[in-house]
Amino acid sequence: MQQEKPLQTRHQVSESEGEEEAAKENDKDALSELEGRRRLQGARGLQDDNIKGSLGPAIIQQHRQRQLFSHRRKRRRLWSMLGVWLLLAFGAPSLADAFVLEGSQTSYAQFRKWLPTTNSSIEFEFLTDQPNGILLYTDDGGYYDFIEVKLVEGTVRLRFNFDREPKVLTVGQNLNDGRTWHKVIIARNGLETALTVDQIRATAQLPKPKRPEDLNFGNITLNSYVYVGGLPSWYTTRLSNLALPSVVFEPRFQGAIRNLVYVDEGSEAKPRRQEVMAYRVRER
Ligand SMILES: [Ca+2]
Repeated sequence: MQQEKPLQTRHQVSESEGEEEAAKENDKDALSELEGRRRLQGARGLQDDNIKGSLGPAIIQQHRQRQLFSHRRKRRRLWSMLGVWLLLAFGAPSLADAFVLEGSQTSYAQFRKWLPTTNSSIEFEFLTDQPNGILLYTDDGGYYDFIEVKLVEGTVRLRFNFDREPKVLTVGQNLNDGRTWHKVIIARNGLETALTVDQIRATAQLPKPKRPEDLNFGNITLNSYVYVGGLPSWYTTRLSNLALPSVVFEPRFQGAIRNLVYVDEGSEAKPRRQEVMAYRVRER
């Protein structure tokens, strides 16, 4: 999978950089040991040369040098161990439980339909080094209601429509750092919709609807699946099936996604982690 390459390569690069650093440190250690031994041998030579002469000062010097090298070795080993520990603790991001999208014209992941009530949410985490790409999309099958989450110049932009009046919320910056997982939560609470990215929150209020049912998000029969990272390419020939047709022309997301969780009508108000239904990462 091409997509996995950049992330995994970076993963590997930083790991191998770490290993190189550690190897360099080990080399330095080995070098300093060799150097130390050579110097000690030199000192011993000096000692041998001076056996007949002033043996006392040479032995003291040798002892001091041994102490010095031993101290330096210990210090270097400590730094080297600290480096490895820091790399393990704060180094390359983990891709456990994540799936990777290559960002090609056909890559996407499909999840079960999300049927939000006016007290529901959808959340996920992403990791990328690309500033733009469609993160998530779902709609009512081509009528009015939709949710589009997009990364725009390193910022999360949510566009949504629950009652014929589209709204936009934007949160975050420089989210395409390629090293950190960023968490996106979209939560509905009555007339309020909130977008939270890494605990920074923005909200939008809907006007009171003419009919309470207008606040519904489509229905379970007609709604599209939830698409992450892009949409299936057959949508390009059936734009009328989309409430926001422009979504198929958006750049696809290149990066990793994990922990897609819904609270909706089907989850009885309990957050439920979703499994991928279909997943396409490359041209065929
Ligand atoms: Ca609606």
